[in-house]
Amino acid sequence: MNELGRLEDLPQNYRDELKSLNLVPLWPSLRGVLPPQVPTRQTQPTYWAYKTLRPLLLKAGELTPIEKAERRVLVLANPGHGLDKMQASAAIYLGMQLLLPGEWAPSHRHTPNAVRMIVEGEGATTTVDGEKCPMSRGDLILTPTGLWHEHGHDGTEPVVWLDVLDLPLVYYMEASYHINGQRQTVVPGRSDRQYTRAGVMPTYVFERSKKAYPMLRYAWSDAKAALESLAADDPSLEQVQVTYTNPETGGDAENILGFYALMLRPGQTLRLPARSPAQVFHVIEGQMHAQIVNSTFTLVEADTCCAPGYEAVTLRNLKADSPTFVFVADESPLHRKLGVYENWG
Ligand code: GTQ
Repeated sequence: MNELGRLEDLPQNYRDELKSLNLVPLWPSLRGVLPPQVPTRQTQPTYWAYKTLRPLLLKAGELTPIEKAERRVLVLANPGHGLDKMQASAAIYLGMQLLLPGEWAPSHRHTPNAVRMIVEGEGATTTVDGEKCPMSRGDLILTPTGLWHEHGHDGTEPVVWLDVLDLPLVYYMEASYHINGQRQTVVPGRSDRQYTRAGVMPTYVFERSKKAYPMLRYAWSDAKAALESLAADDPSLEQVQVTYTNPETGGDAENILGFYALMLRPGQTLRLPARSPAQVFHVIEGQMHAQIVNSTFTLVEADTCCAPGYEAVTLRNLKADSPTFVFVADESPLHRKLGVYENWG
């Protein structure tokens, strides 16, 4: 490939004139924005141990009252993007949120989509669009774009969950904002009870649900049972994985990020192909090695790591006698919608 002209090759008075007119020559920057063969990724393989993060999160509970925080969160920031950017990848934001007994994180709604993956503790609830969702370990709760949500806690121990948002993308689009609201009125009905089994859905007088997001809570007990059933159904199935979907449309649960639960069989080593979206892995139960580019992370329960796009990832279950269960988030829905999704194998 031939070398392109540099900015320094141009006379200073020409550069100055361009600059004064808000004009920029493309050729010195062309290779930067369109690198050969492989995209430039700022997303670095990064690992966050829950054991080291947890005491600092509890300390935040002492240092900062909920009224001064609104959302008491330590952000899992990827150093490749710069910590102040608060992003795990180009489109993914991760945060560990703490709610102490009796606390209330007030109602608001915003343009970014969020989900919560419950890490620890019992007794907290998130009310989304009037639906009061219990939070238990491994549950996935959606707070899609525009829906009111607030968090409360009637239990006796701290509750911690992992927030996954598409905030970096929505912010980049200059479309990120929030609105504060009143405490919601809880309405009867729970989506996790309405959509209990695949293929059997509530009949809304022979029409589909009018709700864009009909299912807001996905109980871990159901997702885990689905994985175990899938694994037992076909012992030769390599990738024992389920996708969190919108049960009315069969599409992804949210528009931008994809969410999955993965079961590594006892002792299994699973190679995930190099695909364009970046990914996040969070261990719900078990232990694994995650080999990402030149890093190998050892993840125990509640640990989290991320992988840049266009790289294969190898996961190895460190449990010889039991499965390891992993929550996965990725940028696949975004890449597919934009037409840039690729699988390099
Ligand atoms: O719980 O609503 O981690 O609005 C970041 C922004 C959590 C939340 C975050 C939020 C929330």
